[in-house]
Amino acid sequence: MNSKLLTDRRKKLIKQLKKKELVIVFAASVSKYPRYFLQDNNFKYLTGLDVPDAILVISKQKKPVMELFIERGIPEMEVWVGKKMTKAEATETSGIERISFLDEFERKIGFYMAPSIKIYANLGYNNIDKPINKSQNFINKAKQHFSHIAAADMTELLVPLRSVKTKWEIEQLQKAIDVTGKGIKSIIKKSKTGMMEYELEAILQYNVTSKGLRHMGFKPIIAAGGNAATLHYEQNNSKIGKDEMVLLDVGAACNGYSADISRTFPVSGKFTKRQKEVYSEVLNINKKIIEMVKPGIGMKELNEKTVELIQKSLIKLKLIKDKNDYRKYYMHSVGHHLGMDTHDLGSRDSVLEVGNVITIEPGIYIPEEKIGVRIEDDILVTKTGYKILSETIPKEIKDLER
Ligand SMILES: [Mn+2]
Repeated sequence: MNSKLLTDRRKKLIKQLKKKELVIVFAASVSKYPRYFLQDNNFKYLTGLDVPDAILVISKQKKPVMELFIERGIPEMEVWVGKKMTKAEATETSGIERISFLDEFERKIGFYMAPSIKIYANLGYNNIDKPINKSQNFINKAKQHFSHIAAADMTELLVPLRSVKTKWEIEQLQKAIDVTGKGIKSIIKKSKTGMMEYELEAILQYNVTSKGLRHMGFKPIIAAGGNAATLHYEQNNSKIGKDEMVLLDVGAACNGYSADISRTFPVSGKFTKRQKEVYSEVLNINKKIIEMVKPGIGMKELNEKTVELIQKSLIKLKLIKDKNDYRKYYMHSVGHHLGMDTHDLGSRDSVLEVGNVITIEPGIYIPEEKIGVRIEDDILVTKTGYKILSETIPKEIKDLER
């Protein structure tokens, strides 16, 4: 990734700031058990850096000033944990000129805060029953010392940036989707009755890592038969029964951008009559809603149309008589923004604009028949309408049967 792209992102962020506003973005920490590092996406979006515990400060007084704080490398420690990133390396990747060490942060941050009236930080979502995070902790402390300062979550600054994807970002998503697609095709080919769901997960994992992508964007859902009626089934430890369908909801990540694809297929290579009936309804809705995607349409309209179509399908499938009972068999919304977060910034009632990437994922779930079908595609909003980024991943009945 070119540091010019990162500089552009920060410029756009600064443009939204008023005078005397300050942005402080904390990188994630390494979690100890299991030892694992996953960068904070706002920090990564603005710096491109995968280092833990760093802090980015952007201040808008007369002129914008930017400073990045990173860990200081201590030679005796580096023998054990490896080299820390140097100041020069941080500048090279991020394009940020002013780099300091973290042990200077507390002394320096006071100079930024004293003249500021508002701080934006990556406060994120947090429930009151969870431990407070680094950003909240910092804001609490800051308010004790500088009671005049207001605080806000920085999401509002990042929604307009992160929800409109640049060419480079679309390329990362496309690669993640293409690799995920190879994994899905391989699963459909190799799966057999009697296999464990996690064996299919292994096929996916092999395809993803051997194509050069290190991580999944989220924990794969591989659900056979009735398990598919649990929306976020992640155990993946059941045996696939005879004539069952398998629902896959999976996505590899490429440079932090996550695919999110669902496919449902019959393990025997042939749908039963009833499975085909249900599948056809969902497929039809998937296509109809995708055709509606264009700049100016609201996610809300897509959701409402989906509900209307699902109601008709459920009545046709003799599952409900009263259309208001549809929630028994369809309980989620039709899609969400997609990007660095699988459920990316951009609200469920946003109006679509060119460069948004969203999922379209209708489903019908019938636990009493051990049937769950979801068909999910990743869609780029274009000037003339849409482009299906997951187009090459089979969803037609004839392509899923063999
Ligand atoms: Mn999804």
